[in-house]
Amino acid sequence: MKDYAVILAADLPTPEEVLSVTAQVGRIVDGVKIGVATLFQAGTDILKKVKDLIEDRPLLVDIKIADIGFKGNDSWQGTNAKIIESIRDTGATHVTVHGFPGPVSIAEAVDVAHHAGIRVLLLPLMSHAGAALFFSRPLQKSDLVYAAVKVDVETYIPQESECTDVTEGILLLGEALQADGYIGPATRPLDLQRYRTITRKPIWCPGFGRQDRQGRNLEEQFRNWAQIVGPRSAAIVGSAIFGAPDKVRAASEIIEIRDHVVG
Ligand code: 3DU
Repeated sequence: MKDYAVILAADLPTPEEVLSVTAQVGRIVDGVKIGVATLFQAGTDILKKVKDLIEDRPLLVDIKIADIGFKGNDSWQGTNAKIIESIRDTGATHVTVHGFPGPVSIAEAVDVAHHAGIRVLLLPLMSHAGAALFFSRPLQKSDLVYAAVKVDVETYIPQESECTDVTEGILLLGEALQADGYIGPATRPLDLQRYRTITRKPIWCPGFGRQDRQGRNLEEQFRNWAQIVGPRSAAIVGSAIFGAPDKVRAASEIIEIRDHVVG
């Protein structure tokens, strides 16, 4: 995985357009993200087609899994396991998983995904306006530790680590339960700084272009992002590429901006 990777969010209205735009820019960018709408329309078969186009680049399946974990007879039998099994051997390299359903749900997702050779990116917060409403609710470390003990999920949370809200709680659970990285909001630089006080793992950041609410241009956004998150990171960029009249040019310009700001 490339440092400071640029990942195309291929949120096009039809599977044909997803494949066409991926064919045009999938080897200019460093990876591609496919979302729920495309999977509903085309089924998981589209993942293999995308993977063929992007070769060894990462393919993020952004389905924001948020269902139950359930352990029976020593194996995971919750819905999270079934969802992840449905993308096994499709070319998916990463999948997004919500942290708010708690330790059993996260543990099942991570364990099953790792057995399928897929990495888990957990969502401690989101980039859109108003996303902090629930993620910023206060959460004490003692409640987090107690909840994990109660459901018999082994979680080591370092004594010195602090937890003030749901976002930090999800980060601490992700660290304890071997998540591979996180989704972090490029629209919220202060929160990205908080992420980096808790984790050194990769942070993949959506929110460039249209979601920015601080009046920054793309170059300023990329510079802020790179300074805070460092090389083990990715920028997830959708409409700024696929919404442009010349998509190849837009993708190339974004790569140039990235190269310029990371020197
Ligand atoms: O705003 P854009 O067009 O660059 O698209 C952003 C993509 O990232 C889109 O697919 C959206 O579903 C995803 N995403 C977020 O924007 C924010 C999150 O917190 C998580 C995923």
